Amino acid sequence: MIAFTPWPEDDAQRYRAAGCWIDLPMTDILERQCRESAGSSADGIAVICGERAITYRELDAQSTRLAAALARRGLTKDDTALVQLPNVAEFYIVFFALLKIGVAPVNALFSHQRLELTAYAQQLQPKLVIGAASHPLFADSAFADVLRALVPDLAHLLVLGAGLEEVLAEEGLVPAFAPSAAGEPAFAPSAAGEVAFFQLSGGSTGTPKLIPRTHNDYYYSVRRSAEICRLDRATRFLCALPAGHNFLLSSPGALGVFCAGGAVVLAPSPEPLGCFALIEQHGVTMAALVPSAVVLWLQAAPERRAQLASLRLLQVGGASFAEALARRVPQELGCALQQVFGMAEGLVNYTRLEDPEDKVYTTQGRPMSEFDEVRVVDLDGQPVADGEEGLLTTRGPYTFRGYYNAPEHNARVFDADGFYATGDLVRRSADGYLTVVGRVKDQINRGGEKIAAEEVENLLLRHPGVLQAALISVPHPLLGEMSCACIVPRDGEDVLRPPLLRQYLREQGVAEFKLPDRFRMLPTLPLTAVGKTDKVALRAQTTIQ
Ligand code: AMP
Ligand code: DBH
Repeated sequence: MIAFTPWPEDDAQRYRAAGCWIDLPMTDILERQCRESAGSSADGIAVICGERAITYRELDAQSTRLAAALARRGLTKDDTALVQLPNVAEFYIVFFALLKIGVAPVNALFSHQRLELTAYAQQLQPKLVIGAASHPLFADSAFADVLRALVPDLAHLLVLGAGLEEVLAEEGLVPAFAPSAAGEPAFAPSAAGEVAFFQLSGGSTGTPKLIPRTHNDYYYSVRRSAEICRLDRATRFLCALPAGHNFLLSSPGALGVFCAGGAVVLAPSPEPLGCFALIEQHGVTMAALVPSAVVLWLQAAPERRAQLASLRLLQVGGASFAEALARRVPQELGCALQQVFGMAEGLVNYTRLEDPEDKVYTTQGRPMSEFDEVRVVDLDGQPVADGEEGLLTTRGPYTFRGYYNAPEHNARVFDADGFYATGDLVRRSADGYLTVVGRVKDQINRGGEKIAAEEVENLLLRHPGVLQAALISVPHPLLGEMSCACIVPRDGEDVLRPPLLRQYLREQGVAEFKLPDRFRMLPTLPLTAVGKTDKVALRAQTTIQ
């Protein structure tokens, strides 16, 4: 079994008794669709990717074939995998194939580079790596050597555009759920109470953290999300943010759409002209965006409103969405708005489709499940009154109980009752709606992309000319926030130029979105009473034109 922190037994029993946990692996999502269409000629489309339309039966068959091909190569239950694919149909084929053989993947974002991928590989020691030749890291074999040096057990590296296709096309003798006469290895998903895959945390520490998600907890969050968003066979969902992101995978995301028998339309990015064309071409009914992308859609919409005729619902989440923008969505895009406030660690809040306008425009919704427990507390952990600002802590049937292999960090972010401190500052209304007002975690939310300040500071500190470094957020009109690195140079270092520092970071292999947008050179950093860098003061004295 892959190690993870389990829920206490009495909670687990409660979640089972209430029907949250149904003890089925997430492969059930596809099996159910295939069962329901068995005997009929109806085979709905599951994924639209460029010119390809892949039906549920094809998605099931292709993922089974890949599962068999991987099992034949010796991959088996409790192995792990590192996967980095762009928004293509293979993302879902690979995801389900790995679930079918009980191999738990982590889906790195396509924007991740060497540093992020090696950090995940080091933690997981995956037997399998799947990448894409369209990513610079997998364009040649240099990175493979880096990975092999870090992961002695790495047995298979499959690259889309350079070999994965052949494996996908490999003729399986039989889908080998049981050992076959021909000697095909057997395979089966991991138990429903065990780890299905790893989600990525936005992080606030030096090393990226992995979040074990079990079949039971994730499947519940997906089913409940699909219900809240009233998905059905007619749903056509545009996935224009990274497919592996928790929002796009589970809130309700592609998995929610698959539960309902609808179709996922893949877009390479949220860029409006491409997305509008896909919406028109495929009759997209629903999309999910971060606020900065909504701004671009609002700018592009006036001349192209007709292309959006089929769009019924726009979900917005990942970062704070200004009320003034929220109010423009129905008028200018011609669809309903739903705010989504979620996290890869678990808890997801939705405004409901039937909510009054005021709630939809001014709050980030309420927890999806009646079994979500939320405590808004002060710095001493004492509950604050409704309407007061406080720290959001939570536990529930789909909120994790511990990061992978991170006992010290876990001890800091979970309290004695198992409540997870999200690091978000919220206000809760008497009827349970949350409004996000800020955060206490040391993170920058750059248009929905999360940057752990400490991770970038550590990289900057490796530079011989940098004495001290503090990464802070500064306002940005489109992204909401951008990052500013405040640097104290070493004595005599008057040649620390921002482009050189940026290049230095890039050479260390960090994702582009983590490179500081601005640099400030300072003689000293302000300190708090206990001698830590005073980021509040630093932000207050940093104005960026
Ligand atoms: P991650 O750790 O990458 O899963 O990011 C989760 C974090 O994104 C949350 O803890 C919030 O800080 C932020 N977030 C997500 N959705 C929203 C939203 N609708 N409004 C404000 N912040 C959000
Ligand atoms: O930002 C997030 O991580 C997020 C936003 C909306 C998320 O994980 C989710 C919905 O599930």
